[in-house]
Amino acid sequence: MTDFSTEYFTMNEEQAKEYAIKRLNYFQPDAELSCKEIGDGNLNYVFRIVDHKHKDSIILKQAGPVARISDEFKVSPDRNRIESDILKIQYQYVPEHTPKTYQYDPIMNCFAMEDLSDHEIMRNALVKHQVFPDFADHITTFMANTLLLTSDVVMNHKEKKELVKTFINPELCEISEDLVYTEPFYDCERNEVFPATRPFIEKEIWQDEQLQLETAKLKFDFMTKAQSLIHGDLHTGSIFIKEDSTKVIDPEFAFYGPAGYDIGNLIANLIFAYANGKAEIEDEKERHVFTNYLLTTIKDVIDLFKEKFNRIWSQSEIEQVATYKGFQAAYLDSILADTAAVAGLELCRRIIGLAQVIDITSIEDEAARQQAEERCLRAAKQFILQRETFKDGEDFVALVKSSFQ
Ligand code: SR1
Ligand code: MG
Repeated sequence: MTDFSTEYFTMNEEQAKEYAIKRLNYFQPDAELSCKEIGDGNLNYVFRIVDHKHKDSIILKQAGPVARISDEFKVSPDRNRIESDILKIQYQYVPEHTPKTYQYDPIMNCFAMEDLSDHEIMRNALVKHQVFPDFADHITTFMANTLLLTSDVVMNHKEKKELVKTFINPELCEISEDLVYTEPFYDCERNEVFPATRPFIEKEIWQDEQLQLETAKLKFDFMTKAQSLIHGDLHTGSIFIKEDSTKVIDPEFAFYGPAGYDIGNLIANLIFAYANGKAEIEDEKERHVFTNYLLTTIKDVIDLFKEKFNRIWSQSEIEQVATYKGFQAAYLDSILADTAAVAGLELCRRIIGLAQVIDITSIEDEAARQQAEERCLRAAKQFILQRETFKDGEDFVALVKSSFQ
């Protein structure tokens, strides 16, 4: 028996239930609780605790000392503080797309948050080929607000620098520096290359010196461009969705980085869903509906982001020099170039590196998977090498279409 107040340890289901009774000021005294560990991510433990008597539930998220995906990654459980703090900031800006958090515990490195079990992880829904027509509208509200309102364009610079300090996140940044920017671009032992795709990767990725040079420049941007308080891992596995609601979860990779990192990450993962639809949907009409939905969503994500970004800019009090003629357009252009580059990097890392995505790995037919992977990698190269040329949604869609022909 423990009162959870002295020493950190990773909890099992029984202990998480006991924690809820003793430490969470949430359930009523006569609650009848059950608890299940439901985490399916790479890093943390997620407990769903249900009060059957009063039909209520809550999520308790605890950070362990190593990543679930591999104990090679030793990651401080303090990331739980970062996640709980940034969820509060995001909730302030976009409550409609952020889960509500309740209690953070710096000893047990866990926090409680709203149970979103009536939603589904978006990646799982997309591999079942479900569509969400309001998603682009929802996610661009989230991104435009969180990315612009935390930047030097709008924030008091000293307050912004305080946030930069609070969200220094060296261990999780190192994971992205390694897994996104470094390992996919050489024959690293930790990569998980699908054998049929290996010849393509060797020739088109590992032997392309221009591509390597560009990824080096981009890695240094990631490490030095403290532009916005980014989510840092905004893929479709970090989004809970249902028909009329979108909630962004899992921001433990948050830090001050390039705004385009979040947008590009999302675009790449929509392309994985597109690749899955192309490979897996046999009925031509159904395939057309699903893949067209994704192309429209990719276009809308870019165009609505631009529209909302410009609207927030025009309604905010702006840093003096940022009002100079041409600055706003140049600033947005650079976010779009970063978006394209990160879309390319994310496409490469999920196919070549560790931590792959079911959109691709669930394609059982070997030739179909190889084709899907090579198409994604072909698009990825252009996104990285030609990143300055992507100006609107149609530019992104045109590259996806031509790469999948
Ligand atoms: C060791 S963690 C592997 C990956 O899972 C997370 O979702 C991030 O994308 C990270 O790169
Ligand atoms: Mg995650």
